[in-house]
Amino acid sequence: MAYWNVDKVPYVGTGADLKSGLGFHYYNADEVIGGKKMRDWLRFSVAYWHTFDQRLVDPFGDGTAIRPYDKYTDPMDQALAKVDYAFEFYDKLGVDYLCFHDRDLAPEGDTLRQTNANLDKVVDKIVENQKTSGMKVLWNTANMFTNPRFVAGAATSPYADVFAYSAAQLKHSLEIGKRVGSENYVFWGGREGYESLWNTDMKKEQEHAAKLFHLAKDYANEIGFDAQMLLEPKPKEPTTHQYDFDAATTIAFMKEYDLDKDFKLNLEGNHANLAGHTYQHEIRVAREAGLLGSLDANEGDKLIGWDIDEYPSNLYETTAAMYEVVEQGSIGPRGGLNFDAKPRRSSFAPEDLFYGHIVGMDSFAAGLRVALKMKEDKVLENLVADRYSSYQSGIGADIESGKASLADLENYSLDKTQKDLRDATSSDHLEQVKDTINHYIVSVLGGK
Ligand SMILES: [Mn+2]
Repeated sequence: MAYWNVDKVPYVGTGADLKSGLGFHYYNADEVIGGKKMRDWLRFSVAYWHTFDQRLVDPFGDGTAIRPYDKYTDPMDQALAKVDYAFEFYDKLGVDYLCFHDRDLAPEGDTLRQTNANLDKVVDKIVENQKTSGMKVLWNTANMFTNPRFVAGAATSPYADVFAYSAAQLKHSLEIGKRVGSENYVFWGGREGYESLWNTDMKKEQEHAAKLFHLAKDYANEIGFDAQMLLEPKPKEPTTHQYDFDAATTIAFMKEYDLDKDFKLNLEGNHANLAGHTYQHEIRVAREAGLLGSLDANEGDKLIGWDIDEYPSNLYETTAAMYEVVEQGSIGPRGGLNFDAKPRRSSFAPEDLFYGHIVGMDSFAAGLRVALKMKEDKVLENLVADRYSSYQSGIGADIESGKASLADLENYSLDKTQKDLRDATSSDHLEQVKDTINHYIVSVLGGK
């Protein structure tokens, strides 16, 4: 049965008609590059919420989305039908992974017991479909930010009943993770921050957040759920101040509360921009701390100040992100690229969900191809090594080894002239570097 009026997306390559519509130009799943299949480098995942639930609302307008399962009016009927639509979507797109929040899958009941019963029916159907399709779950998570009970946070709520409810919801979500074989488990604390310090006990709230993370890891161990735990930083939205502002802040939090052994980071492009960073910066910070876990693939818009979860299409940014991934050898121990992205409100047709994923997958596949070639040619590796080469001998080697004291360095520097120091530096030729990167993008992707 065809649920989507779209054929299986083929790889058409770069030689195809420039105007050809549905096809991958750069993503060829089973092609081996850099020693691995592209599907294993990229481990693409479709996000259930944006793809199957999102109605394309914006802060000023109602949803515009037209979806083929809109004909199901009963919420549970629709939730169960969506699983069929979802699994055909994954097959036609050619992805290996899905991601979901608990609340993406099924409507809430009045009690957690009723909510869990609804959810379990849909999870049963997902598990059945996994058996026949081989689809894997990159990660699952608990939505503890949409319902009004989370108005002041979940783990960081000032209300103990809400903390207790969050813990109970999380317990069931971890059990679901085990059932579907999630490779990672993500925490994005949508309301885990504050609006005003005048009414906030910031230290207590952060201690409570850490407490819930420890309870989660302990329970995962208890039930034999072996997922990599991940925290996802974001600086603002919906709360004014989020405790997990960016990678560096979250790493400090993890170290403060002894979470850095068991948790890593899930980093998102648009979140990086909102924190005043590039995506590459966030990935670099995590990578160098040994804490890069997984990636949420999307991009923001430089002209709009909020999180718009746009499908990635900026080749310069995907090249930079994949350069960091290639440096590490993989996205993370079990990481992948999850499209936390949705069509624009004006792209409301069902097939736009395919076009969105195609441009996103092709953009990261293109970035991977460029990054691997740059790495193979050691373009930046040599540049960086040369730039720091003065630390390999003489006074530089003494600084590195710890042999040089402040007095030694004073003795070395006291009689250096302005010209001596000027001669000790050299031009970065940064514009030439950027021209080289552009040249790689154009020539690698153009096959020249
Ligand atoms: Mn995300």
